[in-house]
Amino acid sequence: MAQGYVPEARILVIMTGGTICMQKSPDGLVPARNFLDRCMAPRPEFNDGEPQDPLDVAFKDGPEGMVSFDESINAGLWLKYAVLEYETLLDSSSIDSKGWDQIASTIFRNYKLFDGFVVLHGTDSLAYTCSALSFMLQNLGKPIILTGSQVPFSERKNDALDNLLDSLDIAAHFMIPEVCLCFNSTLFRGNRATKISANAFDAFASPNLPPLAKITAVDTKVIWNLVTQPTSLQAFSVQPDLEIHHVACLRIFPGIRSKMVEAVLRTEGLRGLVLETFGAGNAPSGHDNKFIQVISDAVQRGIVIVNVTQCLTGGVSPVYAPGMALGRAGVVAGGDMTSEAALTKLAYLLSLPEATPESVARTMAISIRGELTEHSETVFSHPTGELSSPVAQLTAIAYAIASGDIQKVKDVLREDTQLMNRPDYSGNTPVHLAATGPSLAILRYLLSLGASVHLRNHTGSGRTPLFLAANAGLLPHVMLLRQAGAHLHAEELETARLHASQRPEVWKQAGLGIP
Ligand code: ASN
Repeated sequence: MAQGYVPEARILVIMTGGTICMQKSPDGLVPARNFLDRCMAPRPEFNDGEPQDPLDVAFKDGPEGMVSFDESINAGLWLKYAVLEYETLLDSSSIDSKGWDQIASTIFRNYKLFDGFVVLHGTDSLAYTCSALSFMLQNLGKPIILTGSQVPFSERKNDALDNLLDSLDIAAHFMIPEVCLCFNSTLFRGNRATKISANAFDAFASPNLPPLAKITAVDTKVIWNLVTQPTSLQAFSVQPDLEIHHVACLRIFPGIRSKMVEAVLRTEGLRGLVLETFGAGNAPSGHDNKFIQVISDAVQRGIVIVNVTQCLTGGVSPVYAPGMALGRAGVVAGGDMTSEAALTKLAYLLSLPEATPESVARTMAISIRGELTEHSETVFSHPTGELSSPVAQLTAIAYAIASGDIQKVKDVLREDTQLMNRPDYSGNTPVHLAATGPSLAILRYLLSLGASVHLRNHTGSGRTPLFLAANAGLLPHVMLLRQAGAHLHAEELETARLHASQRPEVWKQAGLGIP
């Protein structure tokens, strides 16, 4: 490995339970402990045979153990992981907001110590957990990959091995700062996925959004224009305590009585309802107009009601009279959201401190984490019909950053937005360059596009843009990067301490000396 090259990507594997770790018992399959020792450590795919080389960082929650494994073939990057196994492992059919809080808080407390996270989870409620986490993890800047399996790892023929290997590879090698579900060689946006098979390996689909990536024997193809990046210049945070116990989901069926709907809507403490309607968003009307009345009364009482379709693909749209009647009664059109996304989004929005029925209803109709299609994407086409080569583009953007030419930066990025995260030969991304460049406006522009503040270059143990800005004594750049969620890595902290006697204020703002 070349000297000075980034030595490793660090991944925290969080074991929550599910079939992937299960074993047979007289009562049926149940989660079993010691996944690392039982399943991973004995296999060469997860263990390079070297004496264990513990991660030299103290990570939170009490690790169960750690093993390093060999350089991965597709990116020339060492992948080192640690496994954290929860005390109580769940069949995922028993998870609720307490379990989601536990996962979110583990990620939050270990966020600065790892480059990505793999969450092992049962498949039954996996789409719900992915959706819930996608909302709870605010201004996320690192990949969170959830996976599980249909057959336990300990069975001879299983899907657990491939799902776990693929998830680790994606978390380590691709800057996809989203909550994703990786299953059967496919990476889905978590809040677009739904479980479509009780037993097939091909258990999940994302009916209204193409997969973010496909993994084949030769490579992993990421569809970069689908990947979302955080653009709000705020640090990562967690919203806990989703109001999941105060929302409900009701599937309409032919002949449903308005009394039944009313009984649900009169449930004590109910604050929101997801109504799974027919086709493009239609519910019974005509023979029993009481249905619309019951709905309208509930909306008046402050219950937020969201309309999603029972169909696997497509969404609700105001085409037919019954669907329009629901809209007039104050029901929010949920577009093409899955029921899982609609329910967890409703629970998330209701849990926000400033939530009102009006604000929740308004936000349910718009995309906040890519969970619904708002309008068709405009695809930029280059005037000449040609794109310049990546090397030429990187050179152009580096020059524009060095000379403080923001217009030129915008022009180059319009050709290919993904350039904002692309490293040059020494691992510097445009954010690294802008972090020490003359124009704070260019740095702000890159961050507002969603460029990552977490990528590391090939110097030392891998320097982040924040380290470079602090080292150059650029206080405004440091403050802006911190605002966008940047932090120093464990090794950078060590080096930074040696530098801190010079320009102590800059290093203090960069995160040294701040608990
Ligand atoms: N019941 C299991 C679970 O969700 C199903 C699975 O993981 N395949 O925990």
